[in-house]
Amino acid sequence: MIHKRYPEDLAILGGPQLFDEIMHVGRPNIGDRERLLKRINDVLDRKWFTNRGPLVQEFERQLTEYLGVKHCIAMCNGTISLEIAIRALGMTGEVIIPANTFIATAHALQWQEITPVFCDINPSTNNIDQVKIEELITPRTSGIMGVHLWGHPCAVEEITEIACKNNLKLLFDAAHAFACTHNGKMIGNFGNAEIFSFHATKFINTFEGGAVVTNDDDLAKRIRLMKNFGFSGYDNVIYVGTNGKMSEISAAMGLTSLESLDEFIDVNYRNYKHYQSDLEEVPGLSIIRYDEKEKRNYQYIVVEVDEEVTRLTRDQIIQVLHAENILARRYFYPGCHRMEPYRSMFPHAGMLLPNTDMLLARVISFPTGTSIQIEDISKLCDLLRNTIEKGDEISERLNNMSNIQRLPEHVWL
Ligand code: T4K
Repeated sequence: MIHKRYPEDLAILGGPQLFDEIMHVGRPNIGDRERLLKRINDVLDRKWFTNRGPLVQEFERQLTEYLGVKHCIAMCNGTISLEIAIRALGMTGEVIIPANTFIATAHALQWQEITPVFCDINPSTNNIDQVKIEELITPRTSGIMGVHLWGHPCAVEEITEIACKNNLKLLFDAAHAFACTHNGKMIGNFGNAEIFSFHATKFINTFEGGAVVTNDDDLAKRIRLMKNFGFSGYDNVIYVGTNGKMSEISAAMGLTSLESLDEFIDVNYRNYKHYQSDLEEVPGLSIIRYDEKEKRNYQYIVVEVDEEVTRLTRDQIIQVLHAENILARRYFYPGCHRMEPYRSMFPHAGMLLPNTDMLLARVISFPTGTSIQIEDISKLCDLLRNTIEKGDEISERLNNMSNIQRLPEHVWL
């Protein structure tokens, strides 16, 4: 193993790169390639490519069974799943959401001219702070959308109670939380509906894809119609609909992915435990822990940086990693409230979101999944340990470099 003992050994300061190839966050899991190709061949032979073909139906059936939910409507991606669920629920006006989420959560509302109202997070869970939701409710509020960030469930019961008390619709963005439980019950069974993403970077993927799941029969019926242009049988349209359909090729990948679900979780768990034990010896870095009493997919390895201890900023650490070919990410910096159009709409949002801003300035997401080997994790953690040991010196040298490739800066308001 290459030990980067001295600052000069770092690639950013002229040393050789630790990895020859880029280590990505979100490298897709593939599963059994032969079975996937067989399924794709069958699709070609059947000449039934989309419009609720047999593989999509089978994928939906398997998801309902696995999740113990009444209805699953497979979609072309997670964002359209959100948009259709929002519309089918009749959300209007304002909807309360957290700001430390992928931009799709906010955009799915704004796309339909519904204003996302950002609520701060609870720093002990990093999810929407249920205690702060009620003070954001106005006569225009029609719903709440919680996000099970990085696969950690929201305070489901408390939020459900607030939604019921105030007659609000409740949707959960469960894009990260497929195969996770809350109090032993599968995510997918909460609120009026929940949505999943099966994007290539998710641990179960359909290339692009998503799904809405619900136990509400009427809602499921509306969603099915809406994702198919509003067609209720041949030549009869009864709603404004769109095209949210999942293709057969995507379902082929989804079914193949599901067959390897346990293996993917095992690999993610192994990686998580390895990061956890290796990072224990690195001062100033702490991994965000999963509740191991519940089912988790362990898909996001998120580490908080205490800059007082590391003596390097979070962004300097990322610069060091990028130079070594480790494409760690700042998910979900700078937060939806600091991106357009929300930044212009709510120029003072930051004042209401101190916990959100604090978290977003501290976190780094690390690569995991089936493409990552244990030795890669050891090398990465060894690099972090040696870098942080000389934090002061490295920080000073980086600050003095004029030709350094800086991370895209965010204009803080
Ligand atoms: N709600 C939440 C909370 C979400 O996190 C998301 C999506 C959604 C809703 C919407 O669901 P979708 O409409 O996307 O189904 C990525 C994903 O594109 C996005 O799906 C995901 N969340 C988000 C957390 O991450 P980016 O902008 O970081 O993607 P990108 O292209 O930079 O990919 C990440 C890394 O993965 C790269 O380093 C390269 C690697 N990669 C990516 C792809 C696509 C591969 O190795 N192979 C690939 O095929 O958003």
